Amino acid sequence: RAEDGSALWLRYATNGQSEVIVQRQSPTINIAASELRKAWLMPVPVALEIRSDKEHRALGNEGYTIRTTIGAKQVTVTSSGDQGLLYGAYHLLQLQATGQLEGTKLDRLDISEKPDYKIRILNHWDNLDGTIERGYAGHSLWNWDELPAVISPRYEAYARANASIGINATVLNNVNASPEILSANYLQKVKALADIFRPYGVKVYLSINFASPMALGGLPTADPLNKEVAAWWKQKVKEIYSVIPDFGGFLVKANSEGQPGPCDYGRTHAEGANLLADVLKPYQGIVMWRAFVYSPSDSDRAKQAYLEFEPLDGKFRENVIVQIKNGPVDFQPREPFSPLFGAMKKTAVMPELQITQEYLGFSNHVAFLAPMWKECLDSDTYAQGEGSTVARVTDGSLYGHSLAAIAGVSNIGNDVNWCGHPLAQANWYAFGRLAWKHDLSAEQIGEEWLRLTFLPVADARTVGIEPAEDREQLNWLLTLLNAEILQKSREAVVDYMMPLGLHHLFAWNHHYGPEPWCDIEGARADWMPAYYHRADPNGIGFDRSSTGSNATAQYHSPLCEQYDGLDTCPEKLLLWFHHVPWTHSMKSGRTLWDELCYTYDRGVQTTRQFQKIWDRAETFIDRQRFEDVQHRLRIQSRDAVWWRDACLLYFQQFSKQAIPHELERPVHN
Ligand code: GCW
Repeated sequence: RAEDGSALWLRYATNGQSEVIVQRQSPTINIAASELRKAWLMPVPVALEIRSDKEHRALGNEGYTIRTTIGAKQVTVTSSGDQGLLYGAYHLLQLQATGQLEGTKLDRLDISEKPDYKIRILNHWDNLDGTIERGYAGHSLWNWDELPAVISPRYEAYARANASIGINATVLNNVNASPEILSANYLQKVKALADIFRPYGVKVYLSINFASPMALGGLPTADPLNKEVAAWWKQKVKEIYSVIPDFGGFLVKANSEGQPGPCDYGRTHAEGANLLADVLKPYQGIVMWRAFVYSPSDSDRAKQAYLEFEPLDGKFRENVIVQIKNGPVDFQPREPFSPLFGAMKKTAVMPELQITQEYLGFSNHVAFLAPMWKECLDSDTYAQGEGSTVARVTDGSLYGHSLAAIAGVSNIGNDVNWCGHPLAQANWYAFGRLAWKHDLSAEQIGEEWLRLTFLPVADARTVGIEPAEDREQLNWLLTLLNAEILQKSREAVVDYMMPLGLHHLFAWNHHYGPEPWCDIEGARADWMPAYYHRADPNGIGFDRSSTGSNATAQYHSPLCEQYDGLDTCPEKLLLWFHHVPWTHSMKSGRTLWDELCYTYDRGVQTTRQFQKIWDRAETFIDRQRFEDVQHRLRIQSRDAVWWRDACLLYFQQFSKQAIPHELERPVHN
């Protein structure tokens, strides 16, 4: 039987008939019980128990314990809330599927879990016409034309997949939002989805267009201080909650890349956000206000979000959270963390990560992103001294904000395998896992995902794969795939696209291939690669140190001094912060030019290595997924050569130096 990847990491048996003991029923508990009944294969029953003792109250209604009880004759999942039981049930099934309950392990279960972030949310950049901005896995999952009358079975499958990894919220539509989404007609469609997602604990949010009062309400203005505008929003929010009583709130992209916003009326971002926060408050709704703002100005783009938002700290309502991209520019293969994390103390802030690979080879390149997200979350901002990591600034623990959230821009579309590249499913999985527990290692997440996806321990027959002859060999292979492909993949992309702190060398607009030479007459300077790489006969890189744009000053000490010094700046961020002479001596002893050549080439070599390693999987993985990945790795290798050659040949015009003899030479054609 063909294996199409649609089952994601949920390859459980479906023919079980296990005993599951429940005290009471609810839509959520029923799902937990039914999942276990079908897929639990161990010789002891599972009990799902609601208990509000001190321990479980502290874990919250999403937290849970899993323990072996009654003299090892039962496994009990306990939570103070229904949702915790569902999460506990999936956890148990994942332990089973990855072979972690074998032998005596089942007799000694003692697990206690609680999420690090309260809101773990996907952002879909899905347009109402079915296209997805920066989406590479087909069209939108939401069939707006057919909703609410026709309900695709994939809506529930989507909610289930999210629940299985702890994702509890979703923004259905693009941040470049059509006002239409708030029309009465669309709200009925949104309601249909919300009703399906609810028992899985996935709450619905919407992106809104700030000028909706004009576009939809016919008002002459959207000025946030105008009384009629406020009244319009109040009425609209009332209408939303009458249709979707547990609606989550709004995500807003305002005064950014041409979107309307409060600044159109001389008002601040805080005034805009507070208008919405006030009308959402009676319903416990929240506003996620994006800090992704920059305009063509003399000021370095990397500094602008900080300059605009830091002075507003303390001016936002309690139910506003400022959503900040991991880096200060735009989801580049590598950026330092945004200095806004750690700059706003009185305002809740949340990271926005990009799961979809806009700048990482779309769905053609393998790039496991847990290492990249960890790099950001583990970065120390030094906001309150050592240990003030981005994770702690945003999970509520450093400043005690009650709102704590993390967003991921989804890579999901209506492709049969959901994400385009079979290995890109790992990024959806990794986002959920890190949002739940940010100190999980990238290695562990990669390992879990590979096992759940390629090791159908539970019941191989139900997914049509013969159990591997030699389990040990399969385990060895998955360890190899994790260490040698997943864990190295993001760094390889950085190497062949933009090493040493280079950024935004992408082709105009679509952002797939290299175009460092791109220069479009009349276009915004800050959309041209030369704005970022600044290559000239002397050297390359953007001087953001105190001798340049002084973006380094936006970081707390000692980071600010570290980034500022040419010799103390980490080399992987060197050209982000400094304009460096071609002859500069690097830590390896090579000149900057040679180092650049070596690093680009290393990216190519590593990618070719991925192909060889993947080929070893042939006898263990079903043909369809094996060949799909094999094919894409070939594209990736070709693209890596393209990137290396294009960038080196282009920069060579400035460096005027030869490519070291040991390296493969670019071919001109
Ligand atoms: O990364 C850039 C993308 C835009 C996107 C924008 C944003 C949704 O190129 O397509 O628009 O960021 O995050 O708002």
